[in-house]
Amino acid sequence: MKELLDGVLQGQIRAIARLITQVENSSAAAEQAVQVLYPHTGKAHIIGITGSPGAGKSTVVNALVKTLRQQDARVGIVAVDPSSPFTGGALLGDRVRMRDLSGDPGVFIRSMASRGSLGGLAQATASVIKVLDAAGYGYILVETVGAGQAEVDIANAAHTTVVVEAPGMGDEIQSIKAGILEIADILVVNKADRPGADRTVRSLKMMLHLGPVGGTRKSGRISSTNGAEATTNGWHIPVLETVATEEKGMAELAVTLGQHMTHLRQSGEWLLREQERSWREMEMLLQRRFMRQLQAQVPQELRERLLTAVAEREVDPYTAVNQLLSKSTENP
Ligand SMILES: Nc1nc2c(ncn2[C@@H]2O[C@H](COP(=O)(O)OP(=O)(O)OP(=O)(O)O)[C@@H](O)[C@H]2O)c(=O)[nH]1
Ligand SMILES: [Mg+2]
Repeated sequence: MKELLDGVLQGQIRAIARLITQVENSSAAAEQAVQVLYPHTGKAHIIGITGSPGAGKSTVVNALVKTLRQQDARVGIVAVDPSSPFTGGALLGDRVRMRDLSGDPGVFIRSMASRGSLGGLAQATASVIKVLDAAGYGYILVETVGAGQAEVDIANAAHTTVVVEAPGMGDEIQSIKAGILEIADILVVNKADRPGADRTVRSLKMMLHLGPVGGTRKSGRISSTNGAEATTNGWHIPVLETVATEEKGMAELAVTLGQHMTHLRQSGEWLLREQERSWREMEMLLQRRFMRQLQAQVPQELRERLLTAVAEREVDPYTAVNQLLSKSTENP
């Protein structure tokens, strides 16, 4: 393990790939790795890329990476597919689109699929991001497929969340339904070569103008003053147009990402987001740890007896939990 971690800190591709596999497969390995690597993290700009299926996220990532590479930055890419239990399918398509990046030693690509629970995936993704950060990748792009909680989890892991949309019937509406507009720091209308792009841009701008959509993810983060554009702590969410297949609009996207980073740093929002992110991560760890302790301390027989009692309405769930807790503190 020590050798592997040294290799990672030196940026050795093979060591990185091997450590990521270990971290994905074992929480003990993840713990060991994070304990050593953590002091070397915190340098990367972590960027979440999300949006409706087929909007062009992977193509945007592909084109954006080429632009970032021209500036000599090393880039890590994590493609997360919470809907698929296998590494394959949709991700295979992503790999094909990212083929022209794979020969580049300054780019590291990793696909991750669901391993049972969303929580497990979020946890594994957070560890993989740390490995890449410690290995010296200046940008880490995290693409998520799917809708709902997964995007929110990824947004929590990122400093900057880019929501990619494409022109077409009801796309905007879909994003609202999926609740992904409210996590956007930057909106990208991709496929601007298609008809209707202007209309999509206009309606997105209008929605931003109307203020927070569907509630707020992080308390106090998104605010709207007197019908002015939605801002997060003074940041005006920009709406950019791109044609990812032709690498159009990528320079502007790269510049905007830099501006958002500067904004986060100058407003103090950076620290705030780091704290929120750390807390969420610690919360996940606490829950896991606590459940494991509880399971170890409460006799199986008592658990089953209580479950039966709850099912037969002899004991209510609250009282059952109280009993479990008192049992676990009784003999620590
Ligand atoms: N016309 C046009 N097509 C595009 C553009 N960007 C991507 N596409 C095409 O749109 C399709 C979907 O692109 P992807 O990059 O796979 O989209 P995605 O959002 O990653 O898709 P999922 O990961 O499956 O949700 C592909 O056939 C792309 O070639 C664009 O700017 N213009
Ligand atoms: Mg994709």
